[in-house]
Amino acid sequence: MRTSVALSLLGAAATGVAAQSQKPLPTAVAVNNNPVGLVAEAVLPGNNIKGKVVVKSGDGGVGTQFNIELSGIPEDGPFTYHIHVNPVPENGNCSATLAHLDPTERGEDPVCDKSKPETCQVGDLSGKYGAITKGQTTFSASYLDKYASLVEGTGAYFLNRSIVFHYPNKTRITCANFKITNAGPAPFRFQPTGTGISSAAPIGTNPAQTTGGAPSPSGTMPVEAGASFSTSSMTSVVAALLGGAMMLML
Ligand SMILES: [Cu+2]
Repeated sequence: MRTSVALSLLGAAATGVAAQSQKPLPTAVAVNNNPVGLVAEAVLPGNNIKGKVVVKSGDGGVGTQFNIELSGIPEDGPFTYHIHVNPVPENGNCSATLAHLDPTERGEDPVCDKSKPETCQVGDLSGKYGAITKGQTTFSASYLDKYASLVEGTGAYFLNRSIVFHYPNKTRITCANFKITNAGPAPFRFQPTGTGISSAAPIGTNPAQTTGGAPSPSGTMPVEAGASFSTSSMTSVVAALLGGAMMLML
């Protein structure tokens, strides 16, 4: 009797645990509006592991492409790595970067299931894509992550944060901040192409242009210059017309 009560209590407890672990994990939001052309990199200080993590907007702004190239990795791996919430301070102290980037607040437990990356901490890169295995002295990885964001002001934005590598006992071996190396095209920057100048100018045909009177510097011609350019050519057209009229009158 006492045994059966104890067993049923155990059963209830087990059911409770099972119910708790089955609670669905929050899912991260897939990012599809990353700024196209944006590139950033985190270069490791190189005291131990050397190399860098280059990130860029995925095709069409969908996801973030990570390209990682490392060397000089010590033998005592495996090493995990993550995006941490805070940047590395001037003194290089990796502990100051605090915890993993985790905008869904799913926490460390249960551990990341790489078959369901949307349920992992956004910053848990080695959880989602694999750690640096023991004995590996170089490491390269290339993957598209859908959840890390390059859109400033969003919870999963990480270019103001850091990447941190860990020893197997979780202490921090090295860390670095992300820096933007190419901001991509500015939203309203004039894009000179073969047809860009004539479409920007108010007049369809521009005589000065066809004579090559004022070569435009490649790639940097602002709209204002285009406008004044066509104004001066308008003046010359008017002067020519006036000249012609004068000739006729004489
Ligand atoms: Cu970490």
